[in-house]
Formats: sequence, structure tokens, C-alpha cells
Amino acid sequence: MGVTADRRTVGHPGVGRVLVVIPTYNEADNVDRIVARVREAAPAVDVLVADDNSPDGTGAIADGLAGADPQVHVLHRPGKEGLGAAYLAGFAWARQRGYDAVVEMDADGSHAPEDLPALLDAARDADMVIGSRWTRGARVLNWPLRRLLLSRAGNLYARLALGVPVSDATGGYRVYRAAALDAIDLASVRSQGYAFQVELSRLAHRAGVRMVEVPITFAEREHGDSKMSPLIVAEALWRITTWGLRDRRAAARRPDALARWP
Ligand SMILES: Nc1nc2c(ncn2[C@@H]2O[C@H](COP(=O)(O)OP(=O)(O)OP(=O)(O)O)[C@@H](O)[C@H]2O)c(=O)[nH]1
Ligand SMILES: [Mg+2]
Repeated sequence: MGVTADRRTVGHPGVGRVLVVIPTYNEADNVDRIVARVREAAPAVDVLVADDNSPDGTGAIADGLAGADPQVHVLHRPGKEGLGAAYLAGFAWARQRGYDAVVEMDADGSHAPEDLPALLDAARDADMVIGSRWTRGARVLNWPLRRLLLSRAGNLYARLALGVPVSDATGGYRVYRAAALDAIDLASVRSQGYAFQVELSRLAHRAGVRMVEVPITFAEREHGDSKMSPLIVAEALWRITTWGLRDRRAAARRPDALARWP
């Protein structure tokens, strides 16, 4: 039995079998680079590219990678349904195949695969790990001021409105162990864009999932186009506000409300 086979059986020590889910929409310039970097940085973990039938042929490139490497897989989805739907499909794929942990990672290189071993190490003592841009030791490279401000303001608002005790509730570089996915009611999730990350943070916090944050080095995408849009920001704003109001109304109805909030 070779080294690769041994590592595949072992997965990540203390965590188990790990699947990195990479959602893609028009990432033809990025998908091969990111998959190669993951395989290099964490050879014992498997990769699933969840492609929404990208018109630029990302899915076919991913098929080529999967054909050459048994640890790379592709989930072809019929059309663009948003990041949230692609992740939910990826989580279900992982759970059906008995993976012990699922990683969320963007395809555009913003989430460095080289940080993955540190995230997985942290998952030994937590059920959910958030790779944070806003915790001590983190770095954000080449982001324009307006994106920095948007992220800081979004996180501040999410923390105040929802009481989720994390510095980067909108971040999309995460590890969920099976226990965390089981604790969250994934069938109730409706968010598509950044709101998806905030929604899962909120649901995990409410379910008592053990969360930790690990500092990451986040870099602006170098190739391909952003899918960020005013619509995605508006969705996050609207949903966070709705959840915040709902949580406050529910808290006010409970006799021990003050002790629990936030
Ligand atoms: N499958 C799928 N993936 C998507 C969809 N929208 C975005 N993605 C992927 O989700 C990840 C994050 O999207 P980005 O466009 O990088 O969003 P962002 O990081 O906010 O924007 P940038 O600043 O441009 O990086 C990337 O891997 C995208 O390809 C979608 O509708 N379906
Ligand atoms: Mg990006």
C-alpha cells in the first residue's frame, strides 16, 4: 500500500475523512490551480467541485481533473442557483458518502489551501472552524477599501443583530464536522450569497455548536470575474435584519430573556 492510499484511509488525524467542497461558476481560469493547491497542501483530503453548469466550461475542466485523480470529484448542477444551494448539495453529497468533515472554500484563490492544515487541526477540538479575516494574526491582501469596509460593516451588523460570537460571520472558508451539520437544520436554509455564511453561523450558534476561529491570509481574486453584486449585499442585509428582529421578538417572549441575550 503506498503513502497516498495510507493517507486517504486516515484522512486528517483526529478529524477523519475530509471533503473540500469548491463551488464554481465561471472559474475556468482558477479551477485547476485551486484543486492542485488543495491536493498539494492537504494530500489526505478529497475535493468536490460543485459546478452550476458554468458557460465557460469550468465543469469540463473539473471532469478532466477528476479523471486524472481519484480524490477529485465533480458535482454537475443544472444551472446557476447561488453559492448556498451549491454548498447544500455538496454537504449532502459528503454526508451520503460518510465523510466526517466538510470544508467550504472559494475557487478564486482568496482562501489559501496552505491554511487548510491549520483549520483542520483546530477542528480536532471544535465542530465548526471559521477561517477569519478579522482575528489577530489574519491578513487581507489587495482588497480595495470599499470591500474592507463592506466586510467590517457587515460583520459588525451581523454580530449586533444576531449575537453570533465570531469576528467573521460572512467568511466562506470553514470546516464543519458531521456533528455540526447534524445539529443545523439545513433544510430550512434559504440564503444564496454571503447571507448563507451568516445564516449557518447563526443556526450553528443557536444549536450550541462548538465554534472556533483561526486567522487566515485572504487574498483578492487574481483571475476571473466576481459574482458579488448589490443583490447579494441586499439579500444579506435584509435577511440579517429579519432574523435579528425575529430573535428579539422570541427572546422578549421568554421569561429569562435578559439572561440569554445576546
Ligand atoms: N456553484 C456556484 N458557485 C458560485 C455561484 N456564485 C458564486 N460561486 C462561487 O462561489 C465562490 C465565491 O464567489 P466570488 O465571486 O469569489 O465571490 P466573492 O469572493 O464575494 O467575490 P470576489 O471579490 O470577486 O472574489 C467562487 O468559487 C464562485 O465561483 C453560484 O451561483 N453557483
Ligand atoms: Mg472571491
